[in-house]
Amino acid sequence: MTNSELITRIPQRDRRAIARAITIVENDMPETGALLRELAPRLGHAYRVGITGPPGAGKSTLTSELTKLLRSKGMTVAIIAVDPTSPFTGGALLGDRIRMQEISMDEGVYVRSMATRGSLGGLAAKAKDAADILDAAGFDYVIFETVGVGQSELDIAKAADTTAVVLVPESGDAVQAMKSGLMEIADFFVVNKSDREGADQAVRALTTILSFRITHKEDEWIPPVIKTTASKNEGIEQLFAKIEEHHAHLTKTGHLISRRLERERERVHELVEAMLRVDFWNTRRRAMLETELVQVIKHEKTSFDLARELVAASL
Ligand SMILES: Nc1nc2c(ncn2[C@@H]2O[C@H](COP(=O)(O)OP(=O)(O)O)[C@@H](O)[C@H]2O)c(=O)[nH]1
Ligand SMILES: [Mg+2]
Repeated sequence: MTNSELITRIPQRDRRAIARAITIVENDMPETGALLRELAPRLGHAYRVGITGPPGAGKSTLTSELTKLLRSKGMTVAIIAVDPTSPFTGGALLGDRIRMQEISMDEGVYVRSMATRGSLGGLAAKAKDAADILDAAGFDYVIFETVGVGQSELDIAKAADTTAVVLVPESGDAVQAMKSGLMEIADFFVVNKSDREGADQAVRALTTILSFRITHKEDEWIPPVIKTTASKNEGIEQLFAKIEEHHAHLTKTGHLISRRLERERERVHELVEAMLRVDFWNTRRRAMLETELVQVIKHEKTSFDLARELVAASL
């Protein structure tokens, strides 16, 4: 498919075109820049939601139940799964796979997993670009399912407008969330598996921890804590209600724009760094480095000064 075919077909929600376009951005293929440029005028419709939390918390179950709810309200949904343990990417129980197949048969649902390919560098950025493609395709919601374990996974939260952190009742999860940085990225918390013991205690623990963080700034959003039992489809309406409340809050306060500005600011920074890195180490600079290194070894020049010279050199 040529770029112009892609650009015609993506807004028609052509699955093959969408899949191809995401592969292009995922692999940094040369068409990426032109593709995103052509799609840019179509962006801005989709609301982007992050569902993150430890493995096994019920993120995939929640995501598929939320998707069904959104579909019942007539909305279209795209899911990007960045999760090595996800049903979307395999390694799941049979029941989960059947459930996902069920929703992905639906014309109004698109499911895509993104590989971590060993290094996670740039994955957050790529997830954002993939979401842009799905936004251009006209989906009402783009949901990112990510395992919140490392910094790079946490970064993916920045690609979302609203991030829900999913935990389970077992004691210690709240403390774990605090340690792992999940607390900072949560717009609200979901205590899933609340059919198990300790759900109310977990809600109280989280609420207490959160109360210490309140700064009483004007327009402050205090992350709510809700309970769900995804496997029994309980609490999903409330999950959707919280997404909508947070969306309304962001819109009212202007924070939606500042969040999106921040997202693009980071993306531009990242791209500039990548471009500089590629352009900087040309043959002549590499040669200059090799020549001058001898002086560094002889202590006639510091590596600091050599770096400065390389940057200053117009090669
Ligand atoms: N008891 C109970 N089990 C659940 C609930 N939600 C999900 N599960 C189960 O927990 C397991 C992990 O769920 P999954 O959605 O794959 O978790 P993920 O790794 O966070 O995506 C699956 O066997 C689910 O069926 C729940 O609310 N209660
Ligand atoms: Mg999962």
